[in-house]
Amino acid sequence: MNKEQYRFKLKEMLKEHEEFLRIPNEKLPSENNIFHRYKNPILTGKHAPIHWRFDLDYETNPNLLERLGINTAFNSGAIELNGKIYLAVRVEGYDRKSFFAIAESETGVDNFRFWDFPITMPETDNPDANVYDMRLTKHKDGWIYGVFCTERKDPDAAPGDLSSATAQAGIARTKDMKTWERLPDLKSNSQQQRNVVLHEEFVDGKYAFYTRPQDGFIDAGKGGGIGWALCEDITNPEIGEEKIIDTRDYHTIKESKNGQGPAPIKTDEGWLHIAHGVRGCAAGLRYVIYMFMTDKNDPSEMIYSPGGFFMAPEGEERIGDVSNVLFINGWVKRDNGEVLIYYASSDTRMHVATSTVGKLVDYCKGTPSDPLRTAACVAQRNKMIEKNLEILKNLK
Ligand code: M1P
Repeated sequence: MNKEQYRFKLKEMLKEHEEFLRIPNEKLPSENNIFHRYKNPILTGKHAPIHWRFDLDYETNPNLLERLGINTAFNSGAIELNGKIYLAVRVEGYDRKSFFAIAESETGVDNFRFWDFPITMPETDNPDANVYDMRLTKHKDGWIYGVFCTERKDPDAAPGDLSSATAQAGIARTKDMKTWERLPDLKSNSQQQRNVVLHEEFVDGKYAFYTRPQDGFIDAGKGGGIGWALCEDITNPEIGEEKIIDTRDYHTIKESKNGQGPAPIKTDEGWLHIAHGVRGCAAGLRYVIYMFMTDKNDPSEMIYSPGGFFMAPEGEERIGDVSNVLFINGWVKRDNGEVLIYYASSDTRMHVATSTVGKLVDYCKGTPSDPLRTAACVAQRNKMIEKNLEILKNLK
């Protein structure tokens, strides 16, 4: 390529990318009257700016080759600021490392654009090997917190074991989403922590965390469940005993493990939670999204626990780098009661679904909990069928 051809090619690539970013999304009809899915993923690796991937200097890259590829864009924290939606996206390069980058959108359902630079996340004295799955919390103390997983090689791994890792909760805070102050990692009694989330309000004058105590990096072991613990000082974050709010249970969608999604939404009837549940099957682990509600005055007290999943992978959502996974760490409640549910599929791409606080509360209150036995499940369904058949008779 000569310089002229190079400039032409680059302009063409930028134009094509711009056209791709402008594709409008389409709300799909709801199949359950609870939420609407959207036709297109809202973010993928393809949404990454051209200037993140290619060296655009003719002198150093005369063939305009991709130098630093972007693999995926998934598991994103979410926040609304001045009417715009900002996602703190888990972006993964071809080198398997994740990093955080902000993507913003006016509509919240399409035209998401990454900012020019990814987030420069300061490290602690113990550098992170990998960081991911940030939950954003607009806390009553005035800061926006990002709590995320920091992963490091297990210092006790046997020689030759290059897979054992430790996961802990990294904490950073910001006022503008651009400059981040890194705080020390959360200290807890658990060997591993992932899916840690900061509650937005003080409880008894303290910070409150949702946790996921776990024995191993992958396996919950004797641990697991969504935990809850208070913390005196966020600049020296330490928690004691973790109360388990939501257990993992035999033969449920959260048999292997579960984890809090984003911080819960406050409603008149209690705190609305969304989470992921994991079970094993012949194909490996299956990740689905479920919901529950806790008491308005005590966010650690379960009040409604609808049985089964709220969302499970469908269609192309089923396939990706880690297939059969839906994961959530971001949602936004708008002033008009609309809820934008930001979920990721198969560790590959981001999607949005929309609902309302009213419908989600109704879903939690009205959906019966899992009775844990086939006979009891059939009895539960038969009760509804019996009533429905009477109603249907009168409809004729
Ligand atoms: O690969 C599926 C998910 O696995 C982990 O979730 P959990 O901690 O519940 O096992 C996380 O690494 C998450 O990022 C990933 O999507």
